[in-house]
Amino acid sequence: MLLLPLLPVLLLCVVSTSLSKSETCENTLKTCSVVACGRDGRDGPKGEKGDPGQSLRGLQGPPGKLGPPGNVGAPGMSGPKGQKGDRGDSKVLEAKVANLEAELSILKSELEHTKKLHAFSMGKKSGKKLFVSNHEMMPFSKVKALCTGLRGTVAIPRNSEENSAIQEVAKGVAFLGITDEMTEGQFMYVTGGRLTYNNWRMNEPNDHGLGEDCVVIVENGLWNDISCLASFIAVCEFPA
Ligand code: FUC
Ligand code: CA
Ligand code: CA
Repeated sequence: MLLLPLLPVLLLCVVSTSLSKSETCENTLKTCSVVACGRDGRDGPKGEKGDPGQSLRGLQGPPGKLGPPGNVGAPGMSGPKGQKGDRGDSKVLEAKVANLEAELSILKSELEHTKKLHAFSMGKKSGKKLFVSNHEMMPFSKVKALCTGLRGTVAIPRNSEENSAIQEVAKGVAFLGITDEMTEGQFMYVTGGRLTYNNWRMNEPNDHGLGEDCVVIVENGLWNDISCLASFIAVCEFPA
């Protein structure tokens, strides 16, 4: 009797439950209870945890800190075998020194041979000085420079034999390595020391004109003092 007036409400509950599948029965019952479906039942068991929500997901956070380094890995496979190495440094150097010494020995004997051949070709006599000329005319300072550059000195006759030798080599008027530049009238060898032999022409030395401090040997082998700035044949001498 009492349920009769509630029948349309109960029917409505059944209809709305079948129409909305998304609504749980519990909710439906709750809704119904509000509408007065009947008295509240006891709470049911707690449901399983639901899936995470979709629409209100937060933004992705920044990357985390770098983790600690990993352990050292196992050694790799050994590489291919290398080429054969050189001999030790000292052995290489010893071989090079031995080669250089052998070459030096050959060069020394070649030089000795060349020197002998050259001396012979220049008419060098054993135990005698060698006098050489290119027959060029130049002032005395140039003759000195030329001869010292050739590791020789200006020709100096120390006796009549050397005087003749210089005369033959020069084939003209040539400077001798004798001057009185230091002290007028006192003729000296350019290599040092006072004259020990002379072959002055008659009335020479006369320090003619503005002065004459150098010496030339003329065609007949006699000597004349002359200006050092005038040009005459260069004759150099090399030791006996
Ligand atoms: C003689 C020489 C001089 C110069 C002059 C022309 O007096 O003594 O050195 O050669 O001649
Ligand atoms: Ca003089
Ligand atoms: Ca003179």
